[in-house]
Amino acid sequence: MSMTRMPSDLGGVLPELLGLDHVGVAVADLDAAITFYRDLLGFQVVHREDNLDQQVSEVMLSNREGEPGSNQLQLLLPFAENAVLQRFLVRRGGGGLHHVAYAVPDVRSASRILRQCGVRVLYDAPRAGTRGSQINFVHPKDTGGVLLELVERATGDPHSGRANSG
Ligand code: CMX
Ligand code: CO
Repeated sequence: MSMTRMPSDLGGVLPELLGLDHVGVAVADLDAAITFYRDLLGFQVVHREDNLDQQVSEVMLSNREGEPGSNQLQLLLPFAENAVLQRFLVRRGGGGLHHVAYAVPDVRSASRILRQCGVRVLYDAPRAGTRGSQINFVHPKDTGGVLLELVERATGDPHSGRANSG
């Protein structure tokens, strides 16, 4: 695996990783993707949002919303002016796995720790993510090729239970 450094070289462990929050998939056609995951896999749409900061329309799907062990899938349709994601779509032939998101209790402290360990955390301060969450990212070149999102879910969010445990 081609990581910049192996974890043993980085000398740190991220405390309180709550688990996977969602998997992000970039798509060129939201409706077609929703139909696929709903009709074939039984996922349900649980949230829709235009994130103006990230320049995406997004749809969150879940297999068993709010239940222990449920999984979330985030479909992302880039705005026309989102050059980076448009480039990604072209490169992946119209869509593909874009990022894996992990839930943390405190995205600022998680970002600080990871940065101190030498990986490129993209934003100096967390930005607005889905459903009022706070997010940051680790560059895919420092993770072995997968864009990594950190998510601190909003307090009071009915969906903000611990990741993967309800
Ligand atoms: N996963 C893996 N690799 C990726 C990637 C991704 N999502 N996006 C780009 N890359 C790779 C490219 O393949 C390319 O690799 P090579 O140099 O080997 O060809 C390299 O990174 C550079 O590609 P690029 O098109 O020039 O991409 P940029 O460097 O301009 O942007 C990144 C990459 C990670 C900085 C940018 O995608 C970013 O800022 N991401 C964070 C924001 C985001 O993704 N928002 C959407 C999701 C919002 C949400 O989840 O709520
Ligand atoms: Co995401």
